[in-house]
Amino acid sequence: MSGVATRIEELLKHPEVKRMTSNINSELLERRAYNPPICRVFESPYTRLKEDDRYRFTIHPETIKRLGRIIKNTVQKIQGAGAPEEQIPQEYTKRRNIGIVFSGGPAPGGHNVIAGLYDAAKKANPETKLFGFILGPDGIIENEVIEITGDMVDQYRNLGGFTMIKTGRTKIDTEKKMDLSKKTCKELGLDALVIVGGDDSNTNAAFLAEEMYDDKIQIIGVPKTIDGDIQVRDADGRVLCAMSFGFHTAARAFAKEVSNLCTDGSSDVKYWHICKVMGRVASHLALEVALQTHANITLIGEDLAEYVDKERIEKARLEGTTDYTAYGMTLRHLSRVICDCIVRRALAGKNYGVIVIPEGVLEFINEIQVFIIKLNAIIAEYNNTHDTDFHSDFPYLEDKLEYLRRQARRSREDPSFTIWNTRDDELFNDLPEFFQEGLLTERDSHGNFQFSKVETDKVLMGLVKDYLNYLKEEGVYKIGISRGYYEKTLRQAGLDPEHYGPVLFKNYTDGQLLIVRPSIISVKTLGQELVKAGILKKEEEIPEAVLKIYNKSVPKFSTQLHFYGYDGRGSDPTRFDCIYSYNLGLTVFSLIANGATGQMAAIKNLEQEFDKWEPIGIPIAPLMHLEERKGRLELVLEKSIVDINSAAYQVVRALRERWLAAEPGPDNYRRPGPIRFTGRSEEDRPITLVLNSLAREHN
Ligand code: FBP
Repeated sequence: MSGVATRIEELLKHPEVKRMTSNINSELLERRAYNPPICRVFESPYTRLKEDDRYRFTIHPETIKRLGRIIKNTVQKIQGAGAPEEQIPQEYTKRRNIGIVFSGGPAPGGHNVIAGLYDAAKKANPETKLFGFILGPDGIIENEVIEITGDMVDQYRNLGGFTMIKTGRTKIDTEKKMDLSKKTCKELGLDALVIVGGDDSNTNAAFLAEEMYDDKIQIIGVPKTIDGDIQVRDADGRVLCAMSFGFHTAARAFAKEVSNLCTDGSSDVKYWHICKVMGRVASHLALEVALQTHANITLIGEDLAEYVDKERIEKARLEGTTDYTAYGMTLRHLSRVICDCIVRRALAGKNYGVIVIPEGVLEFINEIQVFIIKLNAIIAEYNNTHDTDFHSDFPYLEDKLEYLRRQARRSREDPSFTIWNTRDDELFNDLPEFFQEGLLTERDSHGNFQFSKVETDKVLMGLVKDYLNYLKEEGVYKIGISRGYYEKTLRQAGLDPEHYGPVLFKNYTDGQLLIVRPSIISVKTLGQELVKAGILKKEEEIPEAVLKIYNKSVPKFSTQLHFYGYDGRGSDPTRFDCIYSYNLGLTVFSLIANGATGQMAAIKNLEQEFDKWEPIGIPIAPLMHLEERKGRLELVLEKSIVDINSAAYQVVRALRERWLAAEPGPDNYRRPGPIRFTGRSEEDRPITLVLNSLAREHN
């Protein structure tokens, strides 16, 4: 034993073993050493802001009331300034204290925002200090902060995650939290605070900017989220920010995994791989994954919401009524649409495939959305009227269901209480337990429903399995058998294929892929058909070769469920995200150094070649609208969902049938490969962006 230990000790000292077991590998070194290219304006000695008055916004009156100090902000173009010998304005180079915080889920590129900001700030004045708030907005509220040094920045350049200062989801949404945040900023003597976050966090940035306006503490937001749902257009539809950073990397990371499953699935031809991909509400990630992989089926939530059941509308019209349930897709109907695709592939001999389901798909299923809204209101009402919290008071599902039952009783006694009636309660009780738990799951600190906690794929696949079983019994779900294989198998057994073919198959005369007759749904019915045709005597056994063919035609629906979310979110950024986020960091500093507040740093023309990228500041306040949160209307930044008229969506729609490949022959999968970071084959921007911009050019 001690001999073995000594040998291991010796082995651990070996330089090659040390090198191979070190945390520092060549990929890491290469990433850290990479210098992202910078937009031309940042090569100048300093930058200036120039108001770009071409853009208009439709402003909600509530915003004017609540964000009066920053509502007049306009789009600012960042311009290079200064000749090499020119004196840079003092205001630009003054010593500053800048704070930065990550808010919400991690997104690849966050460290480069810090790096860009750090490099620009130190270049303007080496005495400037950058502070990182730990664990998200809680770090601001509780004054948990570290000074970010050059060594720390170098350690994380071009690396994924928010590891350096971590993140959190707390919202600064009460007077007390606002006061504490202000206190922290003043104690640290901050000139500016940078909030790197999604829609809710940039909403926070606007309110902080308003609150700290008179204290001259500038607040700048940065559009971050893998969901890709921060996209800014003006009232005329002109794109100011096409995509948040982190989206490209997450989409590419998911696409690589999904593509691997396309390869695996089409090799062992026995599984349907069900891939749920993140995106709390919008289906942007699923859309990009579809374009990257050409998976057989990709659901796009926004498309389902638009569904109209024409047959039901017509039926109602003839009856002189209106069927409101005909608008929007139901879960049951969706499961049938999926089954139809599965059956068609099986008939083409392909009882396998890959389905991509966006995490937030339920948001677009009318009946489920109604439950989510009702339950949000019930939970919010409970929390607003009690000192305690709904989830602590009712920790178990049974307690929660009992509370809902009480609400249904309340609706019977008090007609003015309409939020939860007996019908709602009955429908809810029909759902499987795990789904009920999912719908009752705790809302996040912003009052959002947490789709990642619901097993959407399991719910949907449960319905798909049930319906496929029905279709199997109806003789509709079958696997097509190649004619050549059938003939060979029977001949090898000394049987005449021509003799059995017309009895076994419904398309024997002209089918390339033979489909067993719908009436044959078991060995028993197979025997009966053969007897009826006079090929078999009642007491005779079915020939083994015929049985073999029949068994091959019987589909098993075997699924493997996968969830892609946290893994892609933690991935090291693509080259696109490295460059984009680093330039966002540089943009942030330009906005700060030129006195901006209540602005969001952005890069225009992301969809074009790098030399066309334009750093800008977007005013956050005009982007706000009213939305229901925690049971009341709140002013928040509007989320962008997939536009079903966009070129990217329309391309996916047009190629849907080709990617389903419900015909004999090869599938049409695309191999996006892994995120390579360097190298010629590294893709330079999201496909969605390119398609949408090409279409704009075309118009
Ligand atoms: P952000 O909007 O904060 O960037 O987070 C997006 C996201 O990754 C969603 O795709 C996902 O639904 C959610 O976060 C998961 O949240 P959590 O990390 O709290 O499980």
